[in-house]
Amino acid sequence: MPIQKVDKIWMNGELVDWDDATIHVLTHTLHYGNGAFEGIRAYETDRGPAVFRLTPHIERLFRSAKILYIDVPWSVEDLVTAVKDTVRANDLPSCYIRPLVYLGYGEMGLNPIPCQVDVSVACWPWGTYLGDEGIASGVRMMVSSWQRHDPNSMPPAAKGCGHYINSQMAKVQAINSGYDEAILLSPQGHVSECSGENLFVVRDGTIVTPPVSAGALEGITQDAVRRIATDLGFGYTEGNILRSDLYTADEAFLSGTAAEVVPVRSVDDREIGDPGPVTRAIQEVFYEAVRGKRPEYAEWNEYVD
Ligand code: PPE
Repeated sequence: MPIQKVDKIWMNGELVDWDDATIHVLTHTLHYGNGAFEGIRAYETDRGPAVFRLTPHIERLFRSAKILYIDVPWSVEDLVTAVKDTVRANDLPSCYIRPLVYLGYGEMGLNPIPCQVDVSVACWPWGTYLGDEGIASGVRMMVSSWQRHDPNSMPPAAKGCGHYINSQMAKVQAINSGYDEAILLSPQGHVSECSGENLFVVRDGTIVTPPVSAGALEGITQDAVRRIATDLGFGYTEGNILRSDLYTADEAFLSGTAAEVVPVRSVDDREIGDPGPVTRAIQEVFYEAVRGKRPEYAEWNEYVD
């Protein structure tokens, strides 16, 4: 989906014009992939744009950077403010927000430590990631032949730029094979997650999602699903899932910032069927919560003004 241009991008403390937010071709991260990013959404509410769980996203960005030996030259509060300033400057009722910590121009070679650390925050309007039809009726998934990376080679707890080569391999394979999205297994053979979403299966009213140790990112939407599911009285647990558990699930769904909460229609051509009652109930509360319509989750709405 083409990026829709807006007015301003925050770069190293300044709001610059969209067309001026450029970098040198010898930028370190462009060559070696070491950097960290976040994907965040701001939703339209009666009180103006509310950034969904902004502070936890920025905190995760700092954890990612720490894992990757990157020292971010700003505080969490600074970058929370930077995101709000960027959304406000672009006057968008809702948008996707992409903070990026990258190693800039000035050094070459594999040691990242001498590199200058640059930070940018961009936002733009971005519709549904897996399609409106996907949110309504579910997506068709395949288990990829590409494995999720091992925690001792590319730590999945870090949302590192280069980590996403793995996701891209799986995504392209899935699309070329006629599916909407890929599910990756860990090197130990457990279900890990999707190319850019956490995965859940429902069996007898209990929701199960793979742990970080199976290669899953600690999703912020996943954590919101945990709260909603628990509040609705569903069982919820983190645990290992086998490929066959996907085929025999009563329901399955994905969660992620870009994708939001999306039902799974089938896995490897085994029909799971129409979105079931657990998925529907969670979706409904989630979409009300992000739009500021659920006082019990008010702390999730971080307003821009
Ligand atoms: N797993 C992966 C691998 C992942 O990339 C994401 C977010 C998640 C789980 C869900 O995490 P959270 O957004 O905190 O609930 N993926 C981001 C990037 C997707 C992209 O295509 O780019 C996102 O959804 O913004």
